[in-house]
Amino acid sequence: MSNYHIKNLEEYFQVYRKSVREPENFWEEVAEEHFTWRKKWDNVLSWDFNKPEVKWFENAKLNITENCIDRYLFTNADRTAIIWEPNGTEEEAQHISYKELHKKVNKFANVLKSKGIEKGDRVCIYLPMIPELAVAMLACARIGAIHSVVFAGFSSKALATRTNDADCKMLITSDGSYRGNKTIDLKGIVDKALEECPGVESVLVAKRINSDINMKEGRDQWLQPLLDEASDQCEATTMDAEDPLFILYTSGSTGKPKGMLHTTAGYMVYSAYTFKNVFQYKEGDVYWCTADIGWITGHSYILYGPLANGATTVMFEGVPSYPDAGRFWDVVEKHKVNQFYTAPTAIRSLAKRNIEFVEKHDLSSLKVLGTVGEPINEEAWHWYNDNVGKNKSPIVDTWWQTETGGIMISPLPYVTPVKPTYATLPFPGIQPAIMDKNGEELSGNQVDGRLCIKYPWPSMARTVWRDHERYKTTYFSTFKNMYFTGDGALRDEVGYYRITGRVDDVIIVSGHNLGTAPIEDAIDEHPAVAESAVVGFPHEVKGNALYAFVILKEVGESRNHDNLRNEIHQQIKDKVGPIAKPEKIQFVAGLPKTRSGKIMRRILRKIASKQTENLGDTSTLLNPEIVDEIIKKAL
Ligand code: 6R9
Repeated sequence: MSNYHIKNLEEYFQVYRKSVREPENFWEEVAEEHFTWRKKWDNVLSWDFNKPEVKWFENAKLNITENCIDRYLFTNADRTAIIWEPNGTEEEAQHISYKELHKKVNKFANVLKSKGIEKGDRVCIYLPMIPELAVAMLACARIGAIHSVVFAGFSSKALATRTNDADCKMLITSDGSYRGNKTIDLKGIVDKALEECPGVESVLVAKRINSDINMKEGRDQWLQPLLDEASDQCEATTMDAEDPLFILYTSGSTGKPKGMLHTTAGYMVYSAYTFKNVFQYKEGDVYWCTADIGWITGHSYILYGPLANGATTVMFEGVPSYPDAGRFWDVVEKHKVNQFYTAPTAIRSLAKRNIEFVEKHDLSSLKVLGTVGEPINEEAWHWYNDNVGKNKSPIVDTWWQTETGGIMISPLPYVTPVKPTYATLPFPGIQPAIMDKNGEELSGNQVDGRLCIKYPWPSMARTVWRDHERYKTTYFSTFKNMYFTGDGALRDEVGYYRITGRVDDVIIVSGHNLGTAPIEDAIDEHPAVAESAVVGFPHEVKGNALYAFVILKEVGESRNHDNLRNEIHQQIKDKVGPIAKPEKIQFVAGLPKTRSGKIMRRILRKIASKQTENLGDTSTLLNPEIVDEIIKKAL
């Protein structure tokens, strides 16, 4: 039996059992079966969660771009690797074959070399969702440079902090970017950031919007003329399995972002293996993940995972609402997308719009739907299932993190029976544990607590860039000998997992441990409610009480707020229990969100407890203006 592609539930259980009983044999077989190595490993795994130190496939030699590109040149050179769908519908999509991608990456890699970039150097990439972004990342990987992609919606301040933290020698950007009907002056943001980044020696600029920009002599150069002149042959550098592949920043509970470091072989094996199984990708399928490559979801499941499987992956430059709220479904129809992967926040915003935006498109190509990024509430799950999947495409609710590199808990479509809002079962090789507050593992089913992972997996981040101590304290110090995820989870009567939200969201009300997700679910099911967020605040009697921030759909806005509050209370009482009744319900126009769509509860908690003088860094919010508005009307 092949370990690489799991086709039914019985096989899943067999493979899973093997992955726990003989993890090293299991991963060795996966790695041997499906990848190209210049030299095989001497040792599959060595680990110590106390140091912490984890090494996979020690002393193996490889280059990830040979696995993502070169090996397909013999068999499938003309197959489309990337379909690029531009922001505007008037511009044509591009189809980049494996052969063309090979040339583009080699040329770009030669340009990097000509600018003095060497193995181990850090290159910051601050680009919109244009093909150059994918090519730049692969070009770094080809020569062993470490890419640090910064989402091109971040401010100059956020860009400068990340560029300096990783000590980047070079920055790759574009003149500007398109986002719906707006253009953004990216190069202006870069210029401002670089005033604070003395270490950056050169800047390469891709042309996207043909704007008039400032080019600094001796530092800035247009990319295209350099590419035109470069050779399209570039030997891939031999990398060690544990050589760094990239740094990607994730925000922590404190202001300073953490540069999570991922290494080469383990990341490649795990992102490819999970892609194949979570999306049940078959040769010839067209796969689309709507994330931005600036997030881990884009790294693992737009770029590396799909390409390492020889897949066709869609890269979308635009936004779901432009030119109208049917754009996602228009793209699905146009490119006959088979697997579609998006975030609950996008689903909720589209569910608020007229259903005709969905219904007028032919979505019959879809076979698998996915979600990622936050707990999906029941109402959004059903909307997605009924209207997009037409009750025939399984939804994979995939739980994972920047730190985990790949999907950890998820159904496999057509294999694992799904259950709304449940991430269901761990992926082979993943050993979850649910811990109580005293640090004891809870055995058996029908338990809830803090989610940990008790055994290493190949794509785990190896450290926080230049701050190993922070890596240790954040992930390996709360529970002995465990990786602590920071999330709460429950395991139901059949062993399915549901993620209940960040543990800092767990609120203890009168001694009851309440996760925010089920309460928000109950609120969201009220027909007038579009979205909600529940946080705790100190209460004299109960210890903590609940404060709900609720966005109404247009239809609900004109309704009497007191009546609505009563109805919402009733709904919570019925669905969760009277203990979960919020002390306060504030109707708001929006919720503070990160650029990847996660609600910034830290801010809501401060508002709820009336500590608004010191809100911390709000510059990475998508909608900072909403904060003042909420404060003004706080109860
Ligand atoms: C991939 C990604 C990680 C945090 C994670 C959790 C939340 C992600 C989820 C989910 C419930 C899911 N999260 N997927 N919660 N159900 N399917 O999002 O990485 O940006 O690092 O965020 O997102 O709280 O700990 P990242």
